[in-house]
Amino acid sequence: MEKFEHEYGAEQIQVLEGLEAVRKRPGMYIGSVSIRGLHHLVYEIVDNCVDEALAGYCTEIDIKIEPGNIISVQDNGRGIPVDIHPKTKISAAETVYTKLHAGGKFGGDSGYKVSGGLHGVGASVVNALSEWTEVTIARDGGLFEMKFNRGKTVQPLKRIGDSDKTGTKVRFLADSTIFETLEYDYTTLEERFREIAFLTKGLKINIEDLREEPSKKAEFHFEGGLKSFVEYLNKNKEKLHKAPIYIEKSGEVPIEIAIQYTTSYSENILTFVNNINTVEGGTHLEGFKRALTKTFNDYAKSHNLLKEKDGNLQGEDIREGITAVVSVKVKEPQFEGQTKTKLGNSNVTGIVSSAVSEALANFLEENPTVAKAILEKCISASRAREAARKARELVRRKSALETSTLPGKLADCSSKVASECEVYIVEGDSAGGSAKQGRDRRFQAILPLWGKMLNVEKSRADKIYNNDKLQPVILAVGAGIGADFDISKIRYGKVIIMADADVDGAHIRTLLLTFFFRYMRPLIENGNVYLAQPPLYKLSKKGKPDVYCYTDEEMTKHLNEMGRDGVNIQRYKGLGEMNPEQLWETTMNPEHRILIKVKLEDAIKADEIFTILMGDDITPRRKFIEENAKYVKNLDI
Ligand code: 28G
Repeated sequence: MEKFEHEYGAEQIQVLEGLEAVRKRPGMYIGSVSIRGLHHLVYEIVDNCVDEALAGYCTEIDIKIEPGNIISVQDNGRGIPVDIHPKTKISAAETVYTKLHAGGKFGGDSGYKVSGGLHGVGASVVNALSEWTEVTIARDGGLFEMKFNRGKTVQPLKRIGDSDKTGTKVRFLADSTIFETLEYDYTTLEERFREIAFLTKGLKINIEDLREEPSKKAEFHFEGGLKSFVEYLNKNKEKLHKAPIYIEKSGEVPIEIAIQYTTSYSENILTFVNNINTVEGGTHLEGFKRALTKTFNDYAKSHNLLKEKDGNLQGEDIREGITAVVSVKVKEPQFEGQTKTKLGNSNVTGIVSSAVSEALANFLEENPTVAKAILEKCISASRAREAARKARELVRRKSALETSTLPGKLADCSSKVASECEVYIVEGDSAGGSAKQGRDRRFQAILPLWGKMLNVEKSRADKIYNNDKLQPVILAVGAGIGADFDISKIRYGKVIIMADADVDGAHIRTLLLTFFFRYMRPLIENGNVYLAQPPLYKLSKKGKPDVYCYTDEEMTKHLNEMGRDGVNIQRYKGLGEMNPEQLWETTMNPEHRILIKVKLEDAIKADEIFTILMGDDITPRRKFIEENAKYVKNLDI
């Protein structure tokens, strides 16, 4: 049955159609034709170099973004084989670049590529979606070259000279009739290549952006592999022990893991399958967590570190302050979940769990000081969790006694259809008053906040439940907090932070965002959090309608248009300076307002920013603010 499907399934028909299928439905092969899909092209080619590195033959990769958005990738591997295939009568190299069956989503037997051995996968897709591609191969004493236009061979592989080296070089220009943009984002590429370098111990990756002078460049080479990755993630955090715990095991499912605890209260575990970031976790993460919980509890018990009254340590206690990277290689990965980034292979749980249990137990026996430091933190996390539970109970009981569970200060809207409702979290009493008067009460609710906001980065959960500034926010959103957070219960489709455009406003905004990030992350991931954008200026002139400007550039533009003379410029310092009508017109009316949707696509970056901005360590904060001075001034975060 299985075989039958493979030979005659719809997938195979597409394969027979050749690269035309890729051009017809590019999204099926690279996800989308947005900038994401564009970057995907580069990743597909670089992945082939990484495969050659994993095979043990390539030590260095050079990636260049040339002027005109031409991508050039070079490796020092064996070079793609150049011999003529007896059946197709074309070279192996040309086959790799023109035949879809060499890989792609519908090829092979895995449904998707597996790094480590499946060379050439994706190259034909890149070729199909490029205006032109040229491949140069050094191998067998010769230098060979082939060229393509939109996937069609315009120059079959031919020998153009001699070479005593080996390797492959690919240059391509993505097809502007397919992609929305050809403008690569250097930072995105740089970050992905740093990640690949961490994940591939010893491999040197160089990237250079030649589109502007002077060029931007970076070189990544980590002999420490995931150890270096964890050190990088923790660079601004206070560590509980010096060297990361490192676990490496070969076998059916090769495993590499590094762990380092910090004094923070958050949990930061990144997981990868075949170098792909499995954002939604899966069986490898389950196995890892299971082993952590079991091994630390076993150790605590056998070394009498747990008091009777403490009971067992829960998984979340043991993960407080942990930074870990888990990387596994799986031959036929099954990816599940909304974004297909959740590993489904059930055998992986047990394999990871037993490998980690064994290695970690050994590590703890050999490093009793580290073991003790970590366990002390776990035990105090466990006590704090118990305190938080009691505090939560109290909140629940209190709200059960009151007629409504909504905070007193909340001016709710009349609609109860969450998707059309919005809550404005407003800083300050007077602005809160204006917002209440100015709003459209059918769908807009106002929650005023005042006083000093708690910094959640420096507090444990029990303090957060009990905090009188955050409790109203938790109750208004109505979906719980932390592990209990249930996005299906949110009472508003939009949670809008409205604060002044000054330093204090920026601070409140950052504190609230940190809170949402740490305790209601799905709210951010789901795109429910927004920042209101009040105007910076009002321009008025006799006989003309007032003009509100949201940036300095806009102000200059309108000022010129209005002919400068007789124009009165009012600079708004705070929301409180606007009357209810003005606040409605400029900042709350869906027809005119500007809302910034908060997106934290890159959790690594967000974690880093929050640690820097909210943590104890002053030096990186000062450095960050200096480096981002302009950005911070205008956008705050
Ligand atoms: C620079 C940009 C992208 C690559 C290789 C090396 C080999 C290879 C690539 O083989 C065909 C199919 C299965 C063996 C393998 C060379 C074995 C021996 C290779 C790249 C042949 C693909 N010698 N380097 N493909 N396989 N670099 N860089 O694409 O049977 S692709």
